[in-house]
Amino acid sequence: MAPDINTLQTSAPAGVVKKNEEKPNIIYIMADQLAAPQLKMYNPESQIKTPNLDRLAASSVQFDSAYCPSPLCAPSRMSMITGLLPMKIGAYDNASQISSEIPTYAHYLRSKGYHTALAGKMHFVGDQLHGYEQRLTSDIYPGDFGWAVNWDEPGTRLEWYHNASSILQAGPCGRSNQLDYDEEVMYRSVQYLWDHVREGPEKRPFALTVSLTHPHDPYTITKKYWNRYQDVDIALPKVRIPKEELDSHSKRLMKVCDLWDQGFSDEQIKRAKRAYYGSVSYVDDCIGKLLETLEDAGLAENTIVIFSGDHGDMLGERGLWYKMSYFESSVRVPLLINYPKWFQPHRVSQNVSTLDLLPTICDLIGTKPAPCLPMDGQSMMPHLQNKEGHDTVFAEYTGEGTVRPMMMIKRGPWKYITCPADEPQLYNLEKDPHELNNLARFVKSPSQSPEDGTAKALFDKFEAEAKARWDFDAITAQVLQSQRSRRVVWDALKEGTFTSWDFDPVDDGRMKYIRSTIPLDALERRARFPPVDSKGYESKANVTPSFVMATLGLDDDEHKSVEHTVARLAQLSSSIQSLKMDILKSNPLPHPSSLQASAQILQRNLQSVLESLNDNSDLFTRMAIRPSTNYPGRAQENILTQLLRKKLEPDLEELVLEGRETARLATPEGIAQLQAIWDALRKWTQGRIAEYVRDEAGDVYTKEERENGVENVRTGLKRALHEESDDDEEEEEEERGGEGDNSDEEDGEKDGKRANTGPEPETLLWFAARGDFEVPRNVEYERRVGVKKGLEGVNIPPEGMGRATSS
Ligand SMILES: [Ca+2]
Repeated sequence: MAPDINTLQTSAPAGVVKKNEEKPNIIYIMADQLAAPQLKMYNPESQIKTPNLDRLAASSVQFDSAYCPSPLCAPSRMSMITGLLPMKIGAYDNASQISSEIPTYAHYLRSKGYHTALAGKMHFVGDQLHGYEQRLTSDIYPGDFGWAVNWDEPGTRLEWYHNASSILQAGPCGRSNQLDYDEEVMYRSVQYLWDHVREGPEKRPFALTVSLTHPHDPYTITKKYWNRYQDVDIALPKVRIPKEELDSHSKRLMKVCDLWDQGFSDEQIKRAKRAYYGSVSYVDDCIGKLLETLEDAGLAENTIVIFSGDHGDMLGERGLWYKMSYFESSVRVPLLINYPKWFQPHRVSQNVSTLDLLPTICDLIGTKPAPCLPMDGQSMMPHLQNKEGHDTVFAEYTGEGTVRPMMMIKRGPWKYITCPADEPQLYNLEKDPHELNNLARFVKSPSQSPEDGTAKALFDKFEAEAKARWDFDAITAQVLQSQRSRRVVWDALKEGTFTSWDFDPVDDGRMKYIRSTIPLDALERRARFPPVDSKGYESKANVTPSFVMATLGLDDDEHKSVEHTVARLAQLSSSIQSLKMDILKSNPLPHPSSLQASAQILQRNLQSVLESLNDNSDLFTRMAIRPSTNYPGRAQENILTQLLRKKLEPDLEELVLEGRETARLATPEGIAQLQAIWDALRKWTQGRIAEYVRDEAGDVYTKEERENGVENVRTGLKRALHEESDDDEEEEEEERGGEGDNSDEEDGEKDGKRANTGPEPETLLWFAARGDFEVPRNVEYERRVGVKKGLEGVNIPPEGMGRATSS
């Protein structure tokens, strides 16, 4: 059940963002077309079953009067992410592109160190990221100009508009387009949360948006949810008005949505509502799943949960369906902000808007929107802290169904709606929650009662305010120009080869699950959360920075030095990776001079890693030899592993094997430089580990650990080094191999020896640096032979000819 407003505390203590406090994660869950007045948490009479949402609401700050900035998908969302009203950013309709130069909440989060990820729908047109660092899925709606509105032909109904089929065809389904989508959104989101906790100590806090497309029409849902309402006599719409008596915008909406001549039966309406209810229960289960994952992954304590939507659904009220209207069921959205650590649960009755989210999020993470830039949103922090907050919202609409700009002001209980094409409307929602008594009728008839007199005075004020705020002619001209421009561009883009602007998320199956190049034990251990040791005990190896510090006895500065070195390694790793990708992906190849420049950057990054290590050599030595009482050697190993896990090598073999054609075009200098850089780094790593095992950590492993025979880098190394010192011949061979003389025959011979004596240190280090603990010897050998063969077929051109020839 939703919390009862009367039983809740009214004096929640203020939540404050303390300095040096660990930044909370943020998960923002959105539903599409979820009408707030239809939900149990807002309406005790609601028949919709939402146990998870009700539970969340009970521990949240619940906003009872939250509005969207525009009752249509894309304009609402664009305003929400930027904190700016639609007309200010050109968010006119569902095919409007907003400029990539406008900061969004994702930019502010990212600037403050958050990993910003989006799973699901945002309905961006053009730029598909707008500050999000990662999108986990594609969008469900087109990212192009295909859905533009045309005010030059207001009478033409466009094919992609909503129509009556959603209601006529309502009922259960096995699967639908929207289920395909939301199931993917949920899978990726849950996976993202698990990936986050397995990431290791240096991870950034996350700001994940999970944006579901349900309960948006078409009204259909699986039997599981359809049947949840088996015994419910679905209530018919509360407000039923003969269509001829509707206001002019509502009449137009009915025609635009092809509902005017329909006359649905009660049974049809009940079926549509039942499917909608089922879809809301589906969303509710998704919320439950996300909350459960946060709990299981140990994230619940430190994650702010925000829940809202983009607009509502009329769901048959007044004979209207879908949105595009300023009536409550269409324009009011649910809004919860949940972080009991800072904000005691309570309810907020003041008017707020989802465009207030940006400044609110800024406050939550200890920053402010840039003061020199425009901002329509106002922080809801006072509301969260149960202090006096703002109580006015504005909304703007220029999408389907209207023919001129249509605007709304909601202040206290008063809702004022104005549009040059329609009669104005004014409602007092406190006295008239169903919006039946349009007080703006004074425009046509003189006022009758003292109460009407008050309303008239208010109405005149709203009229003046609207006139001062909006230049309707200028806005109309802007909207028309945008629509016309987009038509010219879109008509042209549809000719010839179509290049999609839709987002295509990266998903490389070759890097997931069980692969021959990844030792199984290591993989299973890394994938399991929480991590366990070889006997299945939960390992404290899943370290947070403070755990590392405590275990190793590091002070703040020392910890910073470790972080600094790790960051340098990451930088080196990423510059190697990006050069590799340049070579693999570009056609023609980057110019040799550009390769050379990249190689110089690599060299500098390497230098910076080595410097950082040298500067802190005492610290790293201490880290390596300090035993932990329970598991001697374990903490040290973790640190080394963390350092070495970074994928450092440019993987030249892969480059040659998988990109032969491209590799052929690489300059010998480019390859040689990459090789030299990796060789230098590998040499250092090799030296460091050898030194560690031989001189510093020789006695730190317990007898038990040795007897368990853990096949990982440390025991493998110990064994290999031990054997090496007994075997001068192999040591010599090692040296020869290092000089680059490396024939097939020799490789084979070497491999034969390794089969008897265990992996050679160099190979172990190679894999250690890749993040692998064990060496699948056969695979490695096959790979080497394969690469050698691959290289033989590669005809590297002489200097100055590093460009593509036609083939
Ligand atoms: Ca929507």
